[in-house]
Amino acid sequence: MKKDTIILGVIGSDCHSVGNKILELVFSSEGFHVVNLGVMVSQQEFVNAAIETNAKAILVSSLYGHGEIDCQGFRDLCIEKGLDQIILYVGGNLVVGKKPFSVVEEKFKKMGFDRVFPPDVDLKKVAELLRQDIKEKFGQEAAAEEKQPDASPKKHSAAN
Ligand code: B12
Repeated sequence: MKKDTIILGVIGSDCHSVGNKILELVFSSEGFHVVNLGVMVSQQEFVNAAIETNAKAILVSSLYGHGEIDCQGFRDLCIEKGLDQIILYVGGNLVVGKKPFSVVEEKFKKMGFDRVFPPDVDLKKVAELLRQDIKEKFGQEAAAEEKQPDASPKKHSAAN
């Protein structure tokens, strides 16, 4: 079965690299094809990678407190570059200091992110949500992709 490609990276000038490595390990083991751009990734780099790999989702991390500035206009850029359907998740320490998560979530959803996660989220549950979201958004296409590269050995009755 073809794996769905997802893009990972830490946005802006943020160099926190540990969580990014953990996300790569978890989502790879959950069956996704992970393209990890690492740290200090610009919006344009995320979008270019998603276009090049035909990704279904971009998972943005932000840890250093400047997430709100770095993520501004992300959805608009995706639409401008033709990624109308791409799923956008964001997670980490998204704002400076302690704000109720509901406030942070609302802020990032208004920016166009489909889901917003706090740092202590269970990543296996996120993977489950991502599978659901991909099915909902790309259902038919995904089903077609699954059918197309049918690798199951065909019986060649005459030749063999
Ligand atoms: C180690 C560390 C550093 C190291 C980073 C080294 C490295 N190579 O990674 C150094 C010393 C370089 C550093 C620098 C800075 N840091 Co620092 N750092 C930390 C620290 C102590 C640990 C981070 C870490 O590795 N955590 C472990 C990993 C596993 O957890 P994680 O990163 O949170 O990632 C998980 C989750 O967030 C979640 N997640 C992350 N992204 C996403 C995305 C999605 C879609 C989902 C679902 C989940 C998800 O899943 C990840 C895996 O479990 C934290 C404090 C803390 N306890 O978190 C501060 C912390 C992140 N740093 C902080 C700050 C302020 C800075 C500096 C700005 C300090 C300064 N004035 O210079 C700089 C920024 C430098 C830069 N340009 O990025 C603040 C951020 C505050 C905020 N957001 O309000 C923190 C929270 C400390 C604090 N309490 O003030 N830091």
